Amino acid sequence: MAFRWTNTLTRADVTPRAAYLNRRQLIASMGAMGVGSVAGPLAAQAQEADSLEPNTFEEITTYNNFYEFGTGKSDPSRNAQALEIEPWTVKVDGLVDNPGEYSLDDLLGGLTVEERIYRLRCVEAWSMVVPWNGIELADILNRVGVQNGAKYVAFETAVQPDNMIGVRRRVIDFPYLEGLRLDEAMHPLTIIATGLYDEPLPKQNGAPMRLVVPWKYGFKSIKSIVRISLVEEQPPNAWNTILPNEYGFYSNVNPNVDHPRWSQATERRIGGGLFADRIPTLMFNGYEEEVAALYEGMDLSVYY
Ligand SMILES: Nc1nc2c(c(=O)[nH]1)N[C@H]1C(S)=C(S)[C@@H](COP(=O)(O)O)O[C@H]1N2
Ligand SMILES: [Mo]
Repeated sequence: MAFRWTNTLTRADVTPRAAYLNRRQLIASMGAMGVGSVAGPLAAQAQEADSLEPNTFEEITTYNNFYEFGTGKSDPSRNAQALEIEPWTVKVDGLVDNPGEYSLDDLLGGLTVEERIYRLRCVEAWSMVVPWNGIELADILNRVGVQNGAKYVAFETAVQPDNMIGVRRRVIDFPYLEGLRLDEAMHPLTIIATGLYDEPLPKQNGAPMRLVVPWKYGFKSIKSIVRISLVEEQPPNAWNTILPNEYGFYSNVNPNVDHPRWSQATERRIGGGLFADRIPTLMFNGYEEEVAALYEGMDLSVYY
């Protein structure tokens, strides 16, 4: 269900919980029908990887990567509560018609927020399914006006040393940076998430707005964005800068290209329990049909 973005949402503005739960049950029963139509344990597993039964709110908000708040998976849920998100401004600069310091209202007000239930596949080989609420990044870029000559979009996360224990400890270089090619940024699957489970985005998940690019490893989905720049050259991205041989710019989910230190062929779905089978990782995280054309003619083991 779509609605218009406003900064003063109440639960009444978004999908009622009952309708939401009905849709979840529908998705679950469709998944069960699918399992019946395939044979053998591998097919059943593939079906499972393909399933879009969302993880629980609890799982999504207590198992996080957000190094500004520490490197442990449970650090952000505690430490990110110190993040200051009001007021929030986003600097938009570079090759745009309307550069400036935008309030959230100015940047997002009136744009369509949709629920998008996406797989999230971390490069560390765990995964979740998250029911995001978000706005297509293309709508935002069209609002600010992308100029000819812009080829990439660069993103930057807030740096609040007083509020960010990981920044004070310099666990990596901050600000956390990310980037997309312009056609990736304009793709309809690419969203700026402002909520999940019809709740405002929790701080540990990147409040008040974070990128979600579901066919790429999770580290591309940069959190708590304060700057969006339209640029001509491929921008730096945090993990490529730290370990260039392990993490590329593209970072498309690809079960056929292993990380130098581990296989990317399978993944552990969070919430499956300690002894649950690993599930096969899907090409482009299951979004191959939608995005493969973006990479036609590119050797994905070179552009990793
Ligand atoms: N600013 C910032 N963004 C970030 C990260 C981070 O450490 N800092 N971690 C990334 C990684 S590695 C992943 S897997 C996802 C995790 O998102 P989630 O915690 O909402 O599941 O956020 C990404 N975005
Ligand atoms: Mo990740």
